[in-house]
Amino acid sequence: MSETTSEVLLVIDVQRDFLPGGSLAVPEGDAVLPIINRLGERFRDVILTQDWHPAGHISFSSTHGLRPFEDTIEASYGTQTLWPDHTVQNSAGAELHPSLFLPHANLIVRKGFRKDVDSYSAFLENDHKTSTGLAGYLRDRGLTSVFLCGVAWDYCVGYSALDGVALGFDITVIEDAVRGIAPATMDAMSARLDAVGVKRIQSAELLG
Ligand code: VGL
Ligand code: ZN
Repeated sequence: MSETTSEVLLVIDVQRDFLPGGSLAVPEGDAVLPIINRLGERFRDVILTQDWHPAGHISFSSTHGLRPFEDTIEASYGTQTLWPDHTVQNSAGAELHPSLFLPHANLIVRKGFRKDVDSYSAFLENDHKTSTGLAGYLRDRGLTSVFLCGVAWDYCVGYSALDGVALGFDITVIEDAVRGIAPATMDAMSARLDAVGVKRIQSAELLG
């Protein structure tokens, strides 16, 4: 990477459950693994997130006896999409994917660990108020330029980018190092990110 030390690679939710074979597998999610491993070598600072839900989490369709992907509920903080059970705390599916190799990663941010609130974003829970602490960590360490990769583009990557911009960080999404859940939500998220000035690059621009 460049001589500046203000850059950080933020790797979103590269966990067993979100990659093929997992309970909420993102199509082609495993394609990001070799790219992210190479990117990691180019960043001094690497931070990971880990979706980390208690059993019976508000975002699980099974908690409500409803259908995953189809049904929603009205939570105190707004409409919540419902998902298959995923990334349950301490389960195998919640583990970082074993093919992810980022030995020098500084920090793992766990999110969505409260039963009644989901957290797509690495910065703020879905109530859009409760901080995960990541913004404070980045500011304390002078890390202002955040390069995003991982899954899912239309949820946790996208909402992290939106909140990151709103919190004053310089945000770039590494497009070939992300994958999303569904085309419609991916298109919608792309438009929202363009509207707030999130930058997009290909990994080759960093890897040379
Ligand atoms: C995610 C849905 C539910 C994600 C997490 O990582 O994008 N999506 N929980
Ligand atoms: Zn989740």
